[in-house]
Amino acid sequence: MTASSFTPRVFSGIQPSGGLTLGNYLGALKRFVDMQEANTHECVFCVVDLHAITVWQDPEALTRQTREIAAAFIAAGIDPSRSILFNQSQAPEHAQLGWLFSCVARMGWMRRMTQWKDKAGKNSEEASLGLFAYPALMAADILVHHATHVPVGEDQKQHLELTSDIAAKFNHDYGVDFFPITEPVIGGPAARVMSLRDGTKKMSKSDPSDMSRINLSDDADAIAQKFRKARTDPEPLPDSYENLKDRPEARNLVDILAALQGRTPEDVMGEVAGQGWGQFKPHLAEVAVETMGPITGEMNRLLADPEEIDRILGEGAQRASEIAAPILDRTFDIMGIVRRA
Ligand code: AQP
Repeated sequence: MTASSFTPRVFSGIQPSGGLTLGNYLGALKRFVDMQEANTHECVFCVVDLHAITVWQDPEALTRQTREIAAAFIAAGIDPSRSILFNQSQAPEHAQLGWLFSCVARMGWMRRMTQWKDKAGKNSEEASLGLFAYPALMAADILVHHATHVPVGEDQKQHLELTSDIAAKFNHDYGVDFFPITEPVIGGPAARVMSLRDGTKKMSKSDPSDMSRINLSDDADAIAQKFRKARTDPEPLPDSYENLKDRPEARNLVDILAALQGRTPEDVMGEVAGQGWGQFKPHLAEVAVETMGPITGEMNRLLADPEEIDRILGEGAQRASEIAAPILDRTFDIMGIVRRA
């Protein structure tokens, strides 16, 4: 079954595993807001706390980070009266469908997930079972809402392919056309924002080096300092974007500027060609501060009232369950699971 047979609905989530980075903002959050504003889809956004606990989370930090991510969604422009905003654990249908999908997904499929290999590393025997199984829960997050479109960064592409594989296997095994094959929405210059210390690694909130990323909570001085110290090669910027292809750190900074300004990197190059880093980096920092400063300010204002954030999340969870519960019920029926009369 194709996505077009279903109500157009967007689903995406962010883990409260730390504060948000510029990568999360440009690759995900900013695009969520664009999709809300396009008014073409129902939008469901989730703070995926059950994903965050696949690695150790200090309980107090998890509570704080969950509210911070919710506040960041709102500060960036997600309107909880137009979009649904909630935290995953408050809509139990996600975890329930997650279990059903871990009985559909195959071990071999999960072992191939590069994020599993990266995060578990050589220590896979010590990794949690949840870390291994989490892509099945992610498939459930999406499919329990019959979401047709999923905006994510490039790093989640493989998990979305797995989501389609799970939907297709379920539909095939039970002889139904019940779960949609969802469309990833990936692209633009910020699909993969790279670390400021290593242009071959993505910017990540759990990178041990704080200098590798811009945090949404960084002030203007910190942002300027991190860009000033960002690793680059000694050459000035070339005359075309094409000529940045073997210069990952330089290309990353141009991509970031383009994404912040909503322009193409080629267009940005027309303006900055020939510049040295002493000229380019302060300009980039200025644009980043201009864009992110108001969001950080609004996020801090919202965080002063945690009860209001909890109220918004609770209301969102109720609306999320209204969509998810009938889809889960129908899944149980299809599988022949007898439920309470
Ligand atoms: N560097 C990035 N560039 C573009 N998009 C990114 N995303 C993450 N990093 C980048 C996108 O942000 C959304 C939320 O990601 P997540 O928090 O659920 O988990 P993640 O992808 O694992 O992000 P992190 O920052 O790397 O978290 P940790 O360090 O906890 O693993 C997703 O759409 C993701 O693609």
